Amino acid sequence: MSPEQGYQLVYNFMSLAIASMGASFFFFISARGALKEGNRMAVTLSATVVLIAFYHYVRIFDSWVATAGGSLGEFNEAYRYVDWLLTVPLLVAELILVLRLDKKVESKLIQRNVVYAFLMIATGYIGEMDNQTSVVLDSSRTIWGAISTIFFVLILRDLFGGIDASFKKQSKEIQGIFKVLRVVLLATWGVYPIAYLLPTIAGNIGLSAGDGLVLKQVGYTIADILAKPGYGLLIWKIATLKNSGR
Ligand SMILES: *C/C=C(C)/C=C/C=C(C)/C=C/C1=C(C)CCCC1(C)C
Repeated sequence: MSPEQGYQLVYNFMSLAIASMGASFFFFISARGALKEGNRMAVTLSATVVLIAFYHYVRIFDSWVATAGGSLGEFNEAYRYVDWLLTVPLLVAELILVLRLDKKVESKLIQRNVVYAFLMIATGYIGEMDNQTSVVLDSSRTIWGAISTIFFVLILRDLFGGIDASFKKQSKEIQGIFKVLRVVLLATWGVYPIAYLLPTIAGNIGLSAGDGLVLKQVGYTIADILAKPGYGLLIWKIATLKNSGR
């Protein structure tokens, strides 16, 4: 694609992200009011997550617009990482909280996974700052990306394994939605490491370096829309089931 098309494509997705974050904020705020006290926390966290993301997407969008006519290298990726550093631990916490597990199990799982999430993003950021492209094996981008992936796997291990024991106590309906939620989490969160790799492997899969950068931005942005407002809707669904005593 031409540089103009690439610029425009990312521009449109970022604009959609601002709209989705803003609209879902109002939805979560009004929906939480209809829930009983004990079921509200997870939905409150969803509202917090999309509000943080709304703010950052305004900054991200501004930064993108500033690259017009210049070089994509001027885009400030740090806004995304600050956003993830705040929102990813909240998203992990919300998934555990909505199940209303035994308090001791709950706080242990939350503490551990918040730390994993933080380390996953922080180490990924170090790699992201390395703009070296087309060298898969000896670029620090790949090495830090691999370290970050270890923390990603630790989170998945807890969500797919660690939770199971206390999970059996949940109703069939909630178990069903939770299973969907986990798969959604894996499918959407899995987009990030792939998008991250695109600039590095662009040359190997027949893309130009510019296409690699554009597709990375599109991938991150679509994944954010699914992983924040989209995921928040599923969390809200579980909270409403809990609310009606199921
Ligand atoms: C709302 C934002 C979310 C849910 C962001 C999630 C981000 C990730 C799961 C990022 C993971 C990464 C790796 C597993 C390796 C490469 C570096 C990252 C940070 C892109």
